[in-house]
Amino acid sequence: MAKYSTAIDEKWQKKWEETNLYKFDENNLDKKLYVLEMFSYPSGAQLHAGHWFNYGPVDSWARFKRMQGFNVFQPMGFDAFGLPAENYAIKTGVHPWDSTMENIKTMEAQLKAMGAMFNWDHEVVTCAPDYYKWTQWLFLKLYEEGLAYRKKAPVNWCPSCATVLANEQVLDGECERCNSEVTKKDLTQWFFKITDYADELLEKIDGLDWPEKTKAMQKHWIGKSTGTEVTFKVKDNDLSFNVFTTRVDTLFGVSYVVLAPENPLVNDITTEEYKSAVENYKEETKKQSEIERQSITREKTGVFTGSYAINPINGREVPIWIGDYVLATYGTGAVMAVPGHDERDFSFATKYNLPIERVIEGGEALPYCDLGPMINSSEFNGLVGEEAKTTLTKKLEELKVGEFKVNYRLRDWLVSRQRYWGAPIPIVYCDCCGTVPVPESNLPVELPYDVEFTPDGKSPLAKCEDFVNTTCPKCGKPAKREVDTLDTFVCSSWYYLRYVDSKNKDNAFDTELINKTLPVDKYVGGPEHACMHLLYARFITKALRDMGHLNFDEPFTSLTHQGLILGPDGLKMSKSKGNTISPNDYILEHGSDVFRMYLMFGFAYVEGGAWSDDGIKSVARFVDRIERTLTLAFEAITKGENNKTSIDKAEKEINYWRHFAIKNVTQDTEILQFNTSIARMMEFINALSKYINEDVKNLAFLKEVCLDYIRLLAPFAPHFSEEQWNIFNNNEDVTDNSYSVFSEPWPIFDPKALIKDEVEIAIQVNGKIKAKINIPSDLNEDGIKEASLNDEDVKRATEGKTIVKVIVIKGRLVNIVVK
Ligand code: ANZ
Ligand code: ZN
Repeated sequence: MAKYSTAIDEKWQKKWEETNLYKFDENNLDKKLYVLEMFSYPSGAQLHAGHWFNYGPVDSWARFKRMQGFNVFQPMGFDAFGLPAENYAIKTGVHPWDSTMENIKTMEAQLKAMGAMFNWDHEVVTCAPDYYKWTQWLFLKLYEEGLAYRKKAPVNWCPSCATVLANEQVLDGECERCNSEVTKKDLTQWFFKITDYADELLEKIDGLDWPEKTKAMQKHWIGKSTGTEVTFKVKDNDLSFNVFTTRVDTLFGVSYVVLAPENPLVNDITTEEYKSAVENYKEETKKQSEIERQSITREKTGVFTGSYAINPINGREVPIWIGDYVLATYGTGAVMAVPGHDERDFSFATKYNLPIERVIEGGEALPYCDLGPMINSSEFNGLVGEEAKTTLTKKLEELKVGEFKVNYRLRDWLVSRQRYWGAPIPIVYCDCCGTVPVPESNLPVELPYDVEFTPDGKSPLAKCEDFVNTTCPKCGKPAKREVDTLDTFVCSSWYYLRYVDSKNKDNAFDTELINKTLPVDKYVGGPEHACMHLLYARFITKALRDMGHLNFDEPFTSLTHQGLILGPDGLKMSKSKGNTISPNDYILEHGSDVFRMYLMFGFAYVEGGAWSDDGIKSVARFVDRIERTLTLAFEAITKGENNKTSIDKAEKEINYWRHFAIKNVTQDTEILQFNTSIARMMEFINALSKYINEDVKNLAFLKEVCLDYIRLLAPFAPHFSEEQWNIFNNNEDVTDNSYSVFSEPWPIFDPKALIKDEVEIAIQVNGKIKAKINIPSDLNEDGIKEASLNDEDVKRATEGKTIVKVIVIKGRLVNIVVK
């Protein structure tokens, strides 16, 4: 028998492929199970241990579900557009298409060597024209619905990547990719109107089986805030403006108002005297990032405009200031300042000597920043909290100077990029017809190959005359193409839909098929996408649903984030630190199953941890031990020696461990708790090897137990188990897919086997073990005492002494104290 190695891996990978064992059955979708791992970006040309940690254990889970009778769909593909390939091209001169395709080839080979049951016939590559054709289609559909639009706005600009970024790609003021500080630029850009779905995106989060932390992050990002918009008139003027406040109950305490420096009203209301100070301040503001401006600890600054506003509730005149702590992009870009109750307003007022007043109730001033809001003033006096807010807002509505208002932090998704390596935006600009969408029949708008793509802040496609110059699809006159490309997050916002119907030439996907195959039942990937990919995909699903292309609300019912595999030094793996683990060498040495099983046994799946060479070696020894034990068993069975037919103590014992494993492996694997599942398999093999070493064996029973062992192990060590299964069943002549252990049902646990009818207990006299006896496992305490004292050895040990106490530790030990 060949010892387990990569040769066994290759043998079965070949056979699985030849027999199309893992084909997804599209005609039998009642028990479909869509298992999805976040597809990877083909950069660096190699899969690292982190990819394996995402894909290997999930594949094991999928195999487990398959054996439970599910029709599993587990596709794989590549998120192939994006900056790294383009930057690599700039550095080395290798075209992004060439390097990407090369990388994909290498990664495919590595993924295949892993032996996962990916449905390769459904593979998608987002940079291929037959994929991005439909990304462009998606853009057109959103455009038709008014969900894709173009506007001039101050947008995030990464000077080092030389492109704009979505808000979601700016982390603490830095570019998500290169960590450069992000600046603002006024540019005309394409946006997707994700804000139309803010409410539903928020509401439906609670119903998702997702990690709580991720749900909380998404909720916070959407940032729903319920309050009131109040209209202030500008004194001596027809102008007015709104402020957004969540504390309308403090309206009587407003002592000044602050506009964002970018608020367009600022120019109209600034008086001659203050013009230069205001202009200077506006220039200064441009240098500050939004993050800085929101910092709590930073000193609040501002300048007076020379104008006054009128508080609509009491007619009081208050000065209008500008200040950078007010953001132009939130609410109305204006706030009413209540320094008596708001900390920011308080420090601002202190600095500029503005009045600080507190709202009074019953003749007493509320303390500064009191959390229990209240109100004074004639008709509102005595109202507190929500009631005060509601009553006041209703009054403002009556007076037509205010209304209830819900605000979101979420902004529309900026999708255009000034880079080459992305899907072209299917739009044409015509002098006569304006902005014209490319007709669906003309898709894809192909990305030209020969392009000068050195980044200079302008879209590389602009320099490509053949691409830019086209004719207007409406009037046929010369026109120009849009030269920006789509954010790669657009490509990945719908890939899980395309997988199902990846070969469809007429449509992005078949609606009926999609509705039966989705949502994704289990999605696994890193947590870093909480407010990007995972939010965008939810939005796109909802938008397509509303257009009638889908009938489900959420793309990913259940989500798990795998932990991070760190270098042996406990630090994040990185090439520069030289602590990366490349799977290839380990696989060559131990086989892919050992590599996979080490990842599953060595770490809690959602936690991860530091790589250890000793760890993988110990798993290799475990596989060795299984192989030796199963080989011994197989030899005994084929020789037919020492056979017996009765079931006695030894059989009961091994049957216990068998069903103990079935029960726990089933429970733990279900919740992706692989490390404890494998621990049960270790206990089970110990029991099995002990049984084999006993001379008299029930060989029929032994075979049954071995087959269950192989079935249980199959998800975790697929190649090894397939080999063993075929050895035990002598499957050489099987012509259909019943040869495979993955065509077998998952073993069923028998609760009766777990009732141990006898247990062995030790009996001590004054702390020294004097005897071991077997007693019925359900014996009560008195019975145990009696049985112990009746034992011959115990009688001898206690002869002539006084028994002071008998202590029973159930199921294990009796201690007799004598004098
Ligand atoms: C008066 C007031 C009194 C406020 C008080 C708070 C406490 P959230 O919960 O985040 O929605 N605000 C409104 N628009 C703003 C902007 N563009 N930039 C900076 N701050 C802005 O916060 C809403 C509160 O943040 C609003 O309620 C407003 O200040 C401020 F004791 O109005 B409040
Ligand atoms: Zn035209």
